[in-house]
Amino acid sequence: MKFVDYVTIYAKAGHGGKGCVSFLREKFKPMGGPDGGDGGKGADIIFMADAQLNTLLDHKYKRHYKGRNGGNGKGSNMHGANGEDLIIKVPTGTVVRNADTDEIIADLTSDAQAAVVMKGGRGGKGNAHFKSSTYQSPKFSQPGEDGEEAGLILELKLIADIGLIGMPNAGKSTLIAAVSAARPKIGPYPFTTLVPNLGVVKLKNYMSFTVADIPGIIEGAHDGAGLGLQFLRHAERTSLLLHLVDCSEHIEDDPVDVLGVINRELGHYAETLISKEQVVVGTKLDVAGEGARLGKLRQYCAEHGIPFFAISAAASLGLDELVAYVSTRLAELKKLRPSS
Ligand SMILES: Nc1nc2c(ncn2[C@@H]2O[C@H](COP(=O)(O)OP(=O)(O)OP(=O)(O)O)[C@@H](O)[C@H]2O)c(=O)[nH]1
Ligand SMILES: [Mg+2]
Repeated sequence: MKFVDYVTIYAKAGHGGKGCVSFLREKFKPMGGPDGGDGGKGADIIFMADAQLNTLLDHKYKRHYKGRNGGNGKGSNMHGANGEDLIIKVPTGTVVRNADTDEIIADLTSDAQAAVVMKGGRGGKGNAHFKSSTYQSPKFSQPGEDGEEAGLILELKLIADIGLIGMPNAGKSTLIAAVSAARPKIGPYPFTTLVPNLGVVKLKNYMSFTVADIPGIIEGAHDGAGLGLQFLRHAERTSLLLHLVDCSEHIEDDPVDVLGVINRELGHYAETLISKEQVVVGTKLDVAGEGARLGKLRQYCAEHGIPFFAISAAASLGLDELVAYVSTRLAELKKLRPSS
């Protein structure tokens, strides 16, 4: 299924129904009072999170949503029907913003959470409301009010505790595949991963946490190099970033420079991302061994107080230590959840 995490749509809630002007007419009561009923309320447009969904694809092609109008009021004090609310399902983690003002209207972070995003117009009052002791036969009623309408930006920001970041080929997908049931594509070339993958890490104590494998980032990504920085939106909600650096000796780039390149790109994306807690993970320990690159990275992290782990996801080295550290940290942050 195609992964879409950003769409713009247009939504218009229903218009309120008109209030009615009517007078009671009965055989023996020629001067019956006003009995015009109220108009019904226009439909609200409601967004609801659905954990079964994982893409905004449906909304890429259907861009206009309109709520039903309220029915007009009728004689004999009959209220017009309310427009039935329009419920639009979106993946859990969807943020709804006003496209003009950028204001966040709803942030749907848990399954079945719902929010009224555009309010339907109120129905107008019928003439029966306007009768008073001095004014027995009001010949007017209120029109219904307009429903709210706006251009909306829907943005899916995956809900994960841990984000895996790093250069292409660093071993992010191999790591998520080693610690969770996720089965992303793995390949010896850059940009194997083109959309983020989510995995759940189940711990022995029946607790769990979620990991997002985020497509690789390269220098200049903020200017559009590689896949750009668009997928970093899926790191925004994480509590901890694992920053993977390939420690194989055949790689020429200095591993500390690599760390800097990625961190600068994070900074270009958002201040909040660069200030997130990081753990540096030297990968491919099975082929790298305790070589010069790994040693340099380890020393840099020690000097800067950054937690550092060396792993091989392929040969299952250092994974238990890494998962233990991450789960302890998440427990401290009260982010672990019971496994389902
Ligand atoms: N020897 C060895 N190779 C590894 C290890 N981890 C990953 N690789 C290899 O490195 C290559 C890249 O691995 P991926 O997991 O696809 O890397 P990625 O970071 O997800 O890359 P992108 O999706 O392109 O960003 C693949 O050929 C993997 O088999 C490891 O621990 N040891
Ligand atoms: Mg990958």
